[in-house]
Amino acid sequence: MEKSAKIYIAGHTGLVGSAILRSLKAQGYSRFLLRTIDELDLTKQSLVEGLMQDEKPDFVFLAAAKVGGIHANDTYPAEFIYINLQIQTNIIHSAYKSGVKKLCFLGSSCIYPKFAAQPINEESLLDGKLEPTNEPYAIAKIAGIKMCQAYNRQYRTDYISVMPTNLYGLYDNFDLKSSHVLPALIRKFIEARKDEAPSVTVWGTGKPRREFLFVDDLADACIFLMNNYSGSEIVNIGVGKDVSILELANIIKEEVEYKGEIIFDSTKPDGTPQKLLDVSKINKLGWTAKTPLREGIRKTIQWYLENK
Ligand code: GFB
Repeated sequence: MEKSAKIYIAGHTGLVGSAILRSLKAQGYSRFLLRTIDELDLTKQSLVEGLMQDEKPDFVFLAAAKVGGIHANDTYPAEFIYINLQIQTNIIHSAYKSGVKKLCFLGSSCIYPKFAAQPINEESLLDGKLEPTNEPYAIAKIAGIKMCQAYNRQYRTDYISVMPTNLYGLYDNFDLKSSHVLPALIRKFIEARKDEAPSVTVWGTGKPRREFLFVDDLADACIFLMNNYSGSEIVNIGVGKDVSILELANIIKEEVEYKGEIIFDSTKPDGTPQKLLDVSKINKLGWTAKTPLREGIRKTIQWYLENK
């Protein structure tokens, strides 16, 4: 991507989109096409086509999506499949019609089969049943990957699909009902310390394992791949190691200096037992994650205390 290129970041106010914008600016890019959800409803095909025809961006990061944690996915399956299919279909097709040079589509590690062999290799996609709590979201995301591959094949486009592991960091969603586990536990432990609550409730059994990638590292990886990788094969992006939810809770408890108890709410789902990514492909391409989990958690706690 030339520094003078015009870059559209769809979803630039979200966790991933805001990190990509921060990283691009830090790397000297300065021409951006940005529209908030209030300025442009990405589920309306004619509005998206109009934007792309008028603005003609050179590159697109498709980071706009309806996302959420296990409880949100389990509660709003229709919204997750409808909104994500609409957004991605409109942007991918409009990118093709307006001659976008290259597009980066964001998949997710949660769209691999529930019981994929660990660590999960890119070949495992569609190799088994999906995790029921987020199957509608996963089907939508898989459709997005297949659409990029189909356009590459028929129209010779250069649309790459990346598969990030669980993400966290600045500008995350900290709403306790719709968020992912890491931001939820940061908020829960901070509020418990402030209120001198005797315990913090963690959902499920604490046994599932999750891999956590600091979102600024993901942003660097997406920009790295846009500049160094072309092809229809998906690329995993992760740190290559995971922790149990109990271990994560104890790390956050220590960093927040909370002294109370951790109790488990087994009425809440555990979801996929483990989804550790095999990151050898992106490592071989020349990229590795650099923010250790405890450092990323510290930065996120600091940001939360200053901004929430
Ligand atoms: O992060 P999370 O909501 O999503 O849950 P997934 C991860 C694990 O943390 C589950 C447990 O076993 C949860 O039961 N957990 C414990 C909690 N306490 C909490 C809490 O207070 N809040 C939340 N949210 N979880 C998502 C997919 O699965 O992965 C999405 O549903 C998305 O589609 C995301 O792709 C990356 O990692 O289980």
